Amino acid sequence: MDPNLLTTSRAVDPIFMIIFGVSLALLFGITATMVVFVIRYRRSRSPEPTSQADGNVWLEIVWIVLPTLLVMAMFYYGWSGYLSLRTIPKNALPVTATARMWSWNFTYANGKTSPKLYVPVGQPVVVNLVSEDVLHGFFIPAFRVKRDIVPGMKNHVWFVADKAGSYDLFCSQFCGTGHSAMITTVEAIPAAQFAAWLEGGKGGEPAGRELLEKHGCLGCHSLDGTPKVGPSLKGIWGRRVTVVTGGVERTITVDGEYLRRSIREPNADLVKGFPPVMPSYAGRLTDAEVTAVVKFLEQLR
Ligand code: HEC
Ligand SMILES: [Cu+2]
Repeated sequence: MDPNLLTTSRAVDPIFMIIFGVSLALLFGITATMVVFVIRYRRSRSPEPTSQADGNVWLEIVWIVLPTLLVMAMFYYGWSGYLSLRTIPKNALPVTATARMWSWNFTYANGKTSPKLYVPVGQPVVVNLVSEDVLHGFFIPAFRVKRDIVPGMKNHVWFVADKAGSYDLFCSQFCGTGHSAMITTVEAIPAAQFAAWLEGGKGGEPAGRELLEKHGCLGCHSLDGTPKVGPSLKGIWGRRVTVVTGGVERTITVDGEYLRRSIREPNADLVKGFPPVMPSYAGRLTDAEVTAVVKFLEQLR
């Protein structure tokens, strides 16, 4: 392993370019030889074979040894790059990425949470991957890291941002209708700014909108009136809704009690025309949090 290896891009890019270069050379070499042979040895030029070869020991040695060396070299560089990607640097900052249908949430060692992955420039970050429901994939193209997030399985990736900036972070496994909404960013900011961010906004209970972000509600519900996987939450208070309760349709007017029930037992009253995919938040949101969410939804009129 290269002890000077600083970034995950440096573990991936050189070996990628080597394999790409070898493949290109072979593609052009083989195609050119084929074209030359097709023209030179075409039937109209020499209808009868003029010579016969029974074998050539040296030729066989060359075409066995050369490709073997080539693929062993690819394996060696690929393997050492892989080891670099799996070996977490000692000073790495731990963050837990929670994936669920259909949003991301990141939790730091001090309990701070965020829907975007904030990282300090120049310090390696180790991301522990957790899924709350189904198979997801953690993918940051800019840092060449991609790893499946399997429910119940421990897994990690590490990377270091060497320049400040905003980088896309995707879910790379199709995980249901809202899969394309599982997109967020890595925000790489200078170390001092990161330290301030990490300590900021703690203590106070997150209210309204932050709770919806933190618990992934906005992956399925919009606040602007457009339906996504679930109905939009804009103007929900006082809305007349047709729901299916135990197989029977009825029309209700949305109030606090209905909202609480929708969050704790989403399948008790199923909104007509929507699939029963909302997870239950009983036990995941405290009573105070449910109250804060309901209060927030009430003033979304
Ligand atoms: C996986 C997608 C998904 C997530 C995540 C999700 N919901 Fe839902 N939600 C739905 C769907 C689909 C419905 C409609 C079917 C039903 O009633 O269960 C719904 C219905 C609702 C309703 C009733 C809407 C109406 O028009 O009557 C409320 C309120 C609600 N969700 C709030 C929330 C809150 C708050 C959260 C986060 C704590 C959340 N949802 C997370 C998919 C989701
Ligand atoms: Cu996903």
